[in-house]
Amino acid sequence: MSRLIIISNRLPFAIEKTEEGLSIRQSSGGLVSAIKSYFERPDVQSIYFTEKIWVGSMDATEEDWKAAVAVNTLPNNFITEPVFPEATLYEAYYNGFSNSTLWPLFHYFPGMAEYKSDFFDAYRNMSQLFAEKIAAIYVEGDVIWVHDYQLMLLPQMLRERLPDAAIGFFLHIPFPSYEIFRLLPSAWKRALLHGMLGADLVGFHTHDYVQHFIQSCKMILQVENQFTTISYKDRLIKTDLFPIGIDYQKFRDAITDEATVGIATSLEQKFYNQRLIFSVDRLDYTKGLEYRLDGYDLFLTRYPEWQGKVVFILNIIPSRDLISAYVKRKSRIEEKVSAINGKHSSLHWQPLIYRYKHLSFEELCALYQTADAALITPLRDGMNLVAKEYIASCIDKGVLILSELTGAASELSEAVLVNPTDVEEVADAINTALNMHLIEQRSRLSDMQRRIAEYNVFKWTTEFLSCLKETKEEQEGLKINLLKEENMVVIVDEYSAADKRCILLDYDGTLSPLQRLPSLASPTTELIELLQQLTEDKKTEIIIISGRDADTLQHWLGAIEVTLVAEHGAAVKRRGAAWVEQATMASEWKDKIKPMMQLFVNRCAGSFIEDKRSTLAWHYRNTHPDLGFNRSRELRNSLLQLTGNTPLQVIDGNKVLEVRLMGIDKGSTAMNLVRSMNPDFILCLGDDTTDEDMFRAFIEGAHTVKIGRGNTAAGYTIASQKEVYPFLRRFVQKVKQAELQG
Ligand code: GDG
Repeated sequence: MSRLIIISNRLPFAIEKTEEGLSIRQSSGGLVSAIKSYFERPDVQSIYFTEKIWVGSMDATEEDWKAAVAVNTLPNNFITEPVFPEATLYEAYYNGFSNSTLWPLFHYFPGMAEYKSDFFDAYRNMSQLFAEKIAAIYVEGDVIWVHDYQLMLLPQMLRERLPDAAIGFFLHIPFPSYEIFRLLPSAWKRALLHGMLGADLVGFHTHDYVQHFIQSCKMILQVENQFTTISYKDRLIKTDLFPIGIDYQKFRDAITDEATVGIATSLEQKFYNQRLIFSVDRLDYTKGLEYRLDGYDLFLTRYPEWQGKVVFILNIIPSRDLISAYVKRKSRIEEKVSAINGKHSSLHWQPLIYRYKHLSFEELCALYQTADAALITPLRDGMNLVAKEYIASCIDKGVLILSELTGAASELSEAVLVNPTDVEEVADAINTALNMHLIEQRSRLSDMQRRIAEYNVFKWTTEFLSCLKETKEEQEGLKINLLKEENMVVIVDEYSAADKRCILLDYDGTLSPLQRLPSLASPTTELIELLQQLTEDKKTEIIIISGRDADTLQHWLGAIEVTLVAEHGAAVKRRGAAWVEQATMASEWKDKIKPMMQLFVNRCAGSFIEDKRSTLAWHYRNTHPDLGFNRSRELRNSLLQLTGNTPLQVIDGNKVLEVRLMGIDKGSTAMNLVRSMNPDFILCLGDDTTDEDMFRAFIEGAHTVKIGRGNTAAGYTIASQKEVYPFLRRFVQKVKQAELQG
């Protein structure tokens, strides 16, 4: 039984001072309607919470809040916990860093972003206020869900105070590509990513945003990832897409709602014999309102047959009128509206109706239901719920013209998709929409409606919260499990009792400490002796499984009675037998890949190529750490492109990128060898990402040990390579002891 704490910048209501006193007004917006819908429907909540708490800032003093609460009723399906920031702090945090830095940058308007350190300081201080508030109300077991770009630092601040809490973070706006994100000053971008990675689950609307986020984390924080799981500071963090949905049924119910039907009927009568186009947006440069108006203007010019037969209702919602860029934009839009009406209207017809005010829910739904087309063309939009609401509201007609640069476009492929800056395309799309046959309109609508009805807001919330719960469980399972004395005793005893034992050992980083140059890692006398002692007992087979080439392994270890695996499995030398090649990379592939790697050798001092029989490796251990890492990401991208649709794979190792044939990895090679031996004791030691394949293959029935920190599929971890020899010596000693006793 736990409680859910939702945190958003604002609470879902504001206080209004009227002549009658203080009243509480509900506010709207995508996030607010999503969470409110979820709270209102306990029947759809598959994860049960004993209480729901909403924490958000309040644009009023604490005294006014208390006075307002005393005379007004708050919703009873959640507890409200307001944060009361000082006005100047809030201003620099909200209008400053949130809306003058992050908002423009994340919506690909870098030219409009302001980089002021006092804005960032306020942003951090405001997050501290939130963190203190939450820490004060948190009780063990609570689930915390932080929302949106205003609070990107908060998850980490909470993590410091509440190390074990379940914390989710959802970004409602786009996460931009790395090239845009990197424009932020270094300390800020690190802080923002570090902040988000304080969460256990980081959610976005689309696959692209997830990929951009992972890419930025890798480039800036140099974290490792496996698919959508990120390893950061010994924690495992999930990131995934959760496209936000709408309360579909609410819009379907509005179709028969009396007040809505009344408004819809009067609209139909007023615009009898005319086609209606509708759009509703906040006043924001990201909404592409000027291009949209240009598109409509061109449509009226290019398709004069529609003169007198079409009306565009453009509804703009007042927003952020304290930021000067917004005020200027409003006047530019109003000038364009007048120009279009001046140019195209007749004495009996006005092609454009412009409103700058809020609509009631009934008015909004009536417009959705009546409009023959919705023209939704933002230049960027995290999702855009209006597009989904319009589709949900259509009864037997309606065409959605949608910008391909919205998150919604990746789900609503049956819309008429346009590039919002392409005025001609927008003009033609309006014509296409108005000429679209009703049968086609209905077919497209029903496909989209099915999808929106299915992945609705309840699904969105439930899937996010379930994934957070699963991530927490997975973290528990993966908690770094240090190999303790008592575990060693058990393993050594099992070894001693077994009749057929197999020990798989990685070479670099496991049997030999990592060296600046691969050639410096030749085995010491101490290692050779240890391996010889282990192999003296014929019940034990040692397999040295390495990424090294066969010649090097043969030269270094060929004289010992061990099985050698070169290049992760491309060549194998069974104990006492000759080398057998499993696969060779055709040389024409190397001819293509090597020049690309050479380019990066030239561009990254200290890096070099290792040309093995079936593998090409680019090492960057000896380079400047930042440069080497950055170059490795660039090379990786280039190699992935080059090897697409070929039987080659690109492997990210420990300070090395390797290209080799698909299907050859330590996991499958180790499994094949072990299967042919059928041992009753298996021990497997490794340090590298390529060893994880082995650990995963052996998850059942083997003792797997990772050397070094970091998330791993291995059962145990030992802190450093220095502990490997003493551990292996215990097996030798145990056998000797047993011989002496028996
Ligand atoms: C962020 C992201 C993402 C609008 N005008 C009126 C009105 N609305 C309602 C709509 C819709 C919501 O507000 C606006 O939807 P958005 O999708 O634009 O949401 P935002 O909160 O502005 O934006 C966005 C969203 O978060 C959700 O994650 O989609 O990309 O920027 O529900 O119906 N409602 C009423 N009158 C209006 O005049 N009643």
